Amino acid sequence: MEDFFDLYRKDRWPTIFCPGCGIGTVMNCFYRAFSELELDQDRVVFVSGVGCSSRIPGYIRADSIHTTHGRALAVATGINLSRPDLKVIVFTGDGDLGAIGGNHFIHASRRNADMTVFCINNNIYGMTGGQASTTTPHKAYSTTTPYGNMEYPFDLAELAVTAGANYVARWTVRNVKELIGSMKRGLMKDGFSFVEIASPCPTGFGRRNKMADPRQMYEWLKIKSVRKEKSQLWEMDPVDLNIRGQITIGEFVNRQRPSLASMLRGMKTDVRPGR
Ligand SMILES: Cc1ncc(C[n+]2csc(CCOP(=O)(O)OP(=O)(O)O)c2C)c(N)n1
Ligand code: SF4
Repeated sequence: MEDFFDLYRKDRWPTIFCPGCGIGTVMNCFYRAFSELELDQDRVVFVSGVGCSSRIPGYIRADSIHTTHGRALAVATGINLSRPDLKVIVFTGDGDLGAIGGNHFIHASRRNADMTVFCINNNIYGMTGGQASTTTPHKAYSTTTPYGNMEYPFDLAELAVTAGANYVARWTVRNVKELIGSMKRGLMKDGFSFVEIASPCPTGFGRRNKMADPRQMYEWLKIKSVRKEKSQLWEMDPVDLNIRGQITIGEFVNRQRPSLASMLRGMKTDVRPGR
């Protein structure tokens, strides 16, 4: 890549993102990670579902496919298996990945499908006007939880660890240095790498939860986030953890289980069972 700005599709500016939205920060951290690794724009393919977070590939000068809502990982797995020479990078949201695409998420993690997934978790369906998602905190308000959310949220990073992903980390948009580092490690990892980014949606989430000013949302992320080393995550009752609305940040796993593509490469395709 000639220079950092080569990656931006300036012809598409301004972006659709609202003032104070965290998606722009994620996008900039990604540009930084990608260019510092000196990756080749012509050897990657970007995949996304539907949502504000899923719009990121539209602002990157490289090949991309904007799939249907929730199906990004299914399409990404197909691309990986048919073109293992390409690096597959997915941008998704908590709704796209954790709700309608939840099953694909579990199984792509379990299979260690070769791809890097960046999930922007803004605790809400931003694009469609602020409905509750699988990561909306307990008691939080949304258009579909006007009396407060009675459900408890999913922990997406923990789910990926448990399902078997090779690399899992979570940061907030405040932790830009750590985020860029994790993005780089994720991009260089074989198998399924997952980076969750807690990010503000002042329009869909903040306005209904007394944080209409984006600065209040950044302060909220600061108060809620606890480094993994200090969180005693594993000793805590998950219900207790969810009530506190804690965002545990850090790198949770970095291991080397065989990836889906490497397992298929090693398979003896000429020997069929029963022959
Ligand atoms: C099959 C289908 N169902 C519902 C929708 C409507 N829809 C579009 S985006 C979206 C939610 C996106 O939320 P999330 O993935 O969290 O992204 P955000 O906009 O918050 O970044 C929904 C429900 C759709 N496009 N397709
Ligand atoms: S609705 Fe929320 S997630 Fe979508 S652009 Fe606006 S602030 Fe960002």
